Amino acid sequence: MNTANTGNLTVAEDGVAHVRGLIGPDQQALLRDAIEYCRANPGPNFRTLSPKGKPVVQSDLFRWSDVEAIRRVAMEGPLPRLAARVLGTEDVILLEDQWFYSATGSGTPSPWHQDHPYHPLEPWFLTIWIPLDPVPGPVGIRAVAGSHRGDVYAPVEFSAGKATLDAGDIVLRPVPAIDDEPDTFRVYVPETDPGDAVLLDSRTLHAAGGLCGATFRRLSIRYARPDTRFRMRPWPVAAFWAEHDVEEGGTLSPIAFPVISPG
Ligand SMILES: O=C(O)CCC(=O)C(=O)O
Repeated sequence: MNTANTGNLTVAEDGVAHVRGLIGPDQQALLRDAIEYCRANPGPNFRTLSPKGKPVVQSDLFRWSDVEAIRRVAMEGPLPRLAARVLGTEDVILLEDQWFYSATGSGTPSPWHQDHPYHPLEPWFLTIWIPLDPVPGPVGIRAVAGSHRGDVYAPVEFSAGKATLDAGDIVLRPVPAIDDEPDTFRVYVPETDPGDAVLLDSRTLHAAGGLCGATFRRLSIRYARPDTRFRMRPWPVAAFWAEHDVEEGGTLSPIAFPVISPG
């Protein structure tokens, strides 16, 4: 594993970091196949995010439970090890896997957002984002360095179809128009190759996608600290939380959110 950090950014200081060559070509190929399998066999959290009739952008969650390649990358090898190092813990909780698929010609972006407000959890958690295809244009992940130290903004609905967020009043301020204020926001755009990883503090503002010149598959795995607790939010969170017993101060069920000891 070549885990050279590029750009000298760190999750602690900047809320975002780029690690080269975290997973090799064989595992990347297995994961591209896994995404195609999931598209053909969608799970309960599968969504088409793009508007009807447009080249598709799709996503699904929690496929570690039935797709071997996703289970292995999330639970074994360099990812949980790196997560434990960044979170500063011995064990980590596998919070969520989420893949994204953008078809050639699709133009639906993942808008600027933070991962934090979608989850009734504290403290912050870590997202490891891995491109599995060469990034087809200026559509890779980009992040506002240092934004993990700032405000938490309202969650943004990604889907043009079935919602990914629960209904309810959004009491937080909307995410600012980051692309319109280049002097205010320090936007970091890592130049990633397939198999690289971009690490994001859950409070870091980030975006991806846009007009894709070719198929673009990527995978995000989110890891939480073992001392993570539920914190009820006065705003809507990700729809899947309705399936879980969420109680103020409670802990995550290890059946649904396995604890991993990377060793
Ligand atoms: O790759 C994408 O389109 C979005 C990824 C992302 O925002 C995330 O996983 O939090």
